Amino acid sequence: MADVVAGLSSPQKTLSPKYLYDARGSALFEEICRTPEYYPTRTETALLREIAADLSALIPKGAALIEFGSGASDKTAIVLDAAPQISTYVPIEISHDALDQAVARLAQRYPSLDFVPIAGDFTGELRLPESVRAKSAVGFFPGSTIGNLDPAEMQQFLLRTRVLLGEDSVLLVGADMLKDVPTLLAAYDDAAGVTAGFNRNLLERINRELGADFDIQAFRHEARWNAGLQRMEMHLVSLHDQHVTLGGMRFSFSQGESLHTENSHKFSTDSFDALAARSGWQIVQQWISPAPQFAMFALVPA
Ligand code: AVI
Repeated sequence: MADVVAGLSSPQKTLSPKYLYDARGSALFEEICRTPEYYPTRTETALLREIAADLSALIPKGAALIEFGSGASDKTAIVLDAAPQISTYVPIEISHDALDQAVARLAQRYPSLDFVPIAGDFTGELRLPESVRAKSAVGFFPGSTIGNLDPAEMQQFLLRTRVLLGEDSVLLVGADMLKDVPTLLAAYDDAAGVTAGFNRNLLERINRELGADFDIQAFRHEARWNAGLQRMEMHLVSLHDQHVTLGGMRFSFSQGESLHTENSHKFSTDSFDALAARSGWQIVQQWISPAPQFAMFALVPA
C-alpha cells in the first residue's frame, strides 16, 4: 500500500512492475508470449536450443543450477536436457503456486535431480542452504527480466548474485537487444490487445486488493520507446480529468497524464559488457540470435 501511495504521489505517477504479476497478470504474460508480435520468448527459446551444447560445456559436474524468478521454469528443461551433469535445481520464485507446480512437473521428468526450491523475491537478500553452497553454482536468469530493473537495481542484483554464487560460478543471463523501433513498439502493443489487458490488470489488482476505485476503461495502454534511456516503457494514459481514491486519499489525473508501469531495457553488447564490468562480472562467452536479436551472456566473476 505504502509503495502504491508513494508512486501515485510522485510528479510522474509510477507503479513498480513487480505488481503486474498476480495470478491473472502471470496468465496474461504467458498469453503475451504466444502473440505473434512478442518475439523475446520464442527467440530466446530457439537460441537456447541452438547453444545448449555450448552451455553444457560451461557447467561443471555435480553443479547446482540456480534460477532467478523461475516462474513456470519453461526454459529450464532445455538446459537440464543438455547438461545431465547438473545434480541440483534451485528455483527462486516469489509465487508459491508457480514454484510448487514447476517443481512437481520437473520432478517427474528428472527423477534423479535434487530440488531445493526457494520462495522469495530474487531482487532481495538471499541465502543458499549449505548443501547447495558446497556445489559449483551456475546461475540462470533468462527472459530479459534483467531489463525490467532500473540500472541501479541491475547493478545491485548482479553484485549480490556474485556474492551468493561464489568465486567459481557462472551466470547465464538472457537479454533483449536494441533493434528497430517498430518491432519494439509492436511487441509491447500487440494487435489483439493482450499487452493492454496485462497493463490494465494492474489497476484491477489495486482496486481488488487495496480497495481503490480506478475506472479501468478511463485509461488506455501506451507503449513508448525512450531512446535516451534505451528502454521500452508501458504507460496507462488517463482519457480525461479524473480522481481516484485509495486508502482515504484522492489522486488527480488530468487528461493525457500517464501512470508509468514498466521499463524494459534493451542492450547492446557494449552496454551489457559495461553493466557486467561495474557489477563484478565479465563476459566469457556470448551468443546472439539473428534478428530480432536476443542474447545469452555467460558471465564469470571478474
Ligand atoms: C517479463 N519481462 C521480461 C517482459 C518484458 O518484455 O519486459 C514483461 C512484458 N511487458 C510487456 N510485455 C512483456
